Amino acid sequence: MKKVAVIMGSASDLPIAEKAIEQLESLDVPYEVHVLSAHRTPAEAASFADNAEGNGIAVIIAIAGKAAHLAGALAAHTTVPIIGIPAQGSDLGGMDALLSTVQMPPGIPVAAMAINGGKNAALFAAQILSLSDPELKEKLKTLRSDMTRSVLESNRTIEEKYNK
Ligand code: RP5
Repeated sequence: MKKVAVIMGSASDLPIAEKAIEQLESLDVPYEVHVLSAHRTPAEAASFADNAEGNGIAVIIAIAGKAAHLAGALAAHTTVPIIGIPAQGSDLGGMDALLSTVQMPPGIPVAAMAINGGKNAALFAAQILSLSDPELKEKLKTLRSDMTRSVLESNRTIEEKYNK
């Protein structure tokens, strides 16, 4: 199976990356992890994206906070789909990163997740990979039905407690 790359703009973004990694591992999706910054290591970030496809990477998850240009800067160098995660860690609570990630100019798309949305980024990456991987698709469907069962169980418990 092709890999997912999880890229964070700073080591301080690691807690968000770990949410994505945990989810990828639970689905047995192969991944690699790097710290690359659009601003502090622009040449290395560009080179990573230039070579991503040739290195067997099918989806890139890019996590960045503040003036979050990482996802867009990577997207400028590859047609490998980029999933951007805006990181919360700023005085503006992540709204800065959210808008920087989501407001890409026409022609260079980035799929923007919620602020700190590591889990959904991994699931979305897995959904992309599952287009050509029936086994992964089955795992994702099982995850959905497990989720449904769990919510219905909570509903039963709460209904029994309050609806007398
Ligand atoms: C962004 O600036 C990083 O992605 C991080 O979220 C934020 C702060 O970086 P550090 O100052 O913690 O390295 O580029």
